[in-house]
Amino acid sequence: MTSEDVKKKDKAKKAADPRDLTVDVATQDMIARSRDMEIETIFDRAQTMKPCNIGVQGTCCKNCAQGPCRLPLPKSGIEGEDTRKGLCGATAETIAARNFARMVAAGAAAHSDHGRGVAETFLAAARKETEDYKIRDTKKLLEVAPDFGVEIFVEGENGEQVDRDIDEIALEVAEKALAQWGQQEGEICTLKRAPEPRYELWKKLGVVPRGIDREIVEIMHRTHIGVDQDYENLTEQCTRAALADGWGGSMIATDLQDILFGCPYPLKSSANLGILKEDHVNIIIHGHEPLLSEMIVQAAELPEMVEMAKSKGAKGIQLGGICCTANEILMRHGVPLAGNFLQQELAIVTGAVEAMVVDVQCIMENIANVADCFHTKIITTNPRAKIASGHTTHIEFDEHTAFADAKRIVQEAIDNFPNREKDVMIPNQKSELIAGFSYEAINYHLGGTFRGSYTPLNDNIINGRIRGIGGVVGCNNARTLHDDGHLTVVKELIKNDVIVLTTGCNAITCGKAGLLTPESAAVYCGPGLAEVCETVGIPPVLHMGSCVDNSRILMAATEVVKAGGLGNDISDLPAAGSAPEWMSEKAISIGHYFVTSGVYTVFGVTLPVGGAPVFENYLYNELEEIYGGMWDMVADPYEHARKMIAHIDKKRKALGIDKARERVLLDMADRQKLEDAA
Ligand code: SF4
Ligand code: MSK
Repeated sequence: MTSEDVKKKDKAKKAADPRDLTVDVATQDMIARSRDMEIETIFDRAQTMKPCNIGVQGTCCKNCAQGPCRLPLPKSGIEGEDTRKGLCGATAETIAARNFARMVAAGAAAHSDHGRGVAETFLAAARKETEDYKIRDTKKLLEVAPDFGVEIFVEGENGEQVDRDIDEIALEVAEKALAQWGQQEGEICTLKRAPEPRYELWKKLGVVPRGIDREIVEIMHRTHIGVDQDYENLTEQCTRAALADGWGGSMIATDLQDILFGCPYPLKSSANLGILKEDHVNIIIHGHEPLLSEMIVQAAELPEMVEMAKSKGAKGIQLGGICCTANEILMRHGVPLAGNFLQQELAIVTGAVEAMVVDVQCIMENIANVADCFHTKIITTNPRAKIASGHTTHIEFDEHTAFADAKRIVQEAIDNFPNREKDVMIPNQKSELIAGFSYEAINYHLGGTFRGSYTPLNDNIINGRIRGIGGVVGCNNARTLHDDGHLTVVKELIKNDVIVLTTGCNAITCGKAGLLTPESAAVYCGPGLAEVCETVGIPPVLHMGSCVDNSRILMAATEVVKAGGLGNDISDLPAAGSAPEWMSEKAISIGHYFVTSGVYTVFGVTLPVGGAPVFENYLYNELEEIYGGMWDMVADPYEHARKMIAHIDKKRKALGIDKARERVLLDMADRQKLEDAA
């Protein structure tokens, strides 16, 4: 490093007080520690490297070797005709739309390849090729089978209807599910789960996806030089691929994971780096797929493993999750959340982590460098995701030998416990939470086992106690104050009686901030939502799972439509979507399937379309005419939430239920006055 580099770094370090980088105290403490130890993290790099001004506008094209062609907006804006062109003549609109489409393709590919992996494991389980995975949730299997066109009854000897063999059903579901990826024509069968008017609209528009892989590949073809040069036509293909993700690959992943590992129901746990234990072997599980982590949970509970840990001087084994693997094993086993995306390097900085086991997605390459400063082992497990650093260990995970692989990994961690070489410093912060609100669990909580229904939720929306529904999801982004966007948006929504459904890293932020408890309703919610939460015993923010589990939000919205009284389609609902701190391409795919499912969806931080005003206007305004939902970008989190609330109010008005809310709030205020006077 030159002396100039050193000076630049020092300046950046001074410029960025940890409190200016994150609102999470545990994260602040660990950033400070990393700096004391001269360990560079993403928080430092975000100070020294600024994003490219043309890239953030979405108007840099490198789709052929004549480029990159860079088309920034002129400082004075565009007066008259926009004459900006790449070498081939591609306009700023074409370039931004192609870049956007490639993000949708990458995001849909990531979710759907995850789904494919689950479907392959499911098939192995159904064929009984593995002892380690079993069909656990037969109720859910029987519920989803008809959607795949699989019969669950057969004709008996006397012509009567009898239950079909469960193994036969599982095998046929596995084969039909896996076929959705390679299918070349027809329709992805799970699209029909959407409310009928929505499905009919997609059909009319010709955007029902034919097969998951096909729609993704077609985006890559269309965005090659000299193919699709019409931003509307490109967006139409984005819709096919995004719907193939949300209502296809992601939804099938969620279904099959539930059948293999159990459908989540509410359970207690805790969140933040304070869940690590100094006197335990700490294993962090990080990434997205539950296939391996489910096995690690089982392996770590084996008495022989606990004994082995004790023989090395530890009191036991502590598991903790980061990113969406965390959400998966939290929802089904109550394994605590260690942190979200921007905390992955910092978990290692505690000095207490024996192993960080990673699979796919959102794993920062720099964890290998940080781990190098400690005894921590980085163990990669997926053939799709290796880290080139010589300091990582690769233990390949195979569904046929899954449990044995998991035991090997846990053993590696245990063996590493005596190698701790630096002082351990674990932040005190951790919060209690309740997670595991699958849409089935919401049904149960609202209506009870025998009369499970979304009707009580609809009634409370109609009578105005609940103003509407906010789906708040997505990542952290080092370009914005860590966790602040998430918390500002969510707190503003619940303060205004909007119930929040959450997944991904937003869910982890909410857990750390204590928003996933029923008790938080009395502190943070408006009077209407607080009353509902207290009566039903639910938190105002419902943790629905990982990134692929955004499909659960789609299904919850569908159930609300079906329960009646709030219109005929998702676009009629007083609801809005949000990703306040998004950063991944997966978020763009999620955003686009929310929008084209009829949801007004606001992104924070930035959206790389600002350099193409015509395409931007198409996404932010014109899509509403077509789908009843549209994109928006509002960087300021408070304004972001206010725009969601304004949209919810617009929908309440259209449904004719705006007055009901005024009456309810008046009643409550009057009641409060009476109570105060008593
Ligand atoms: Fe430039 Fe066109 Fe090549 Fe893109 S495809 S880099 S705009 S010449
Ligand atoms: S992990 S995609 S940072 S939510 Fe799903 Fe978090 Fe975003 Fe990764």
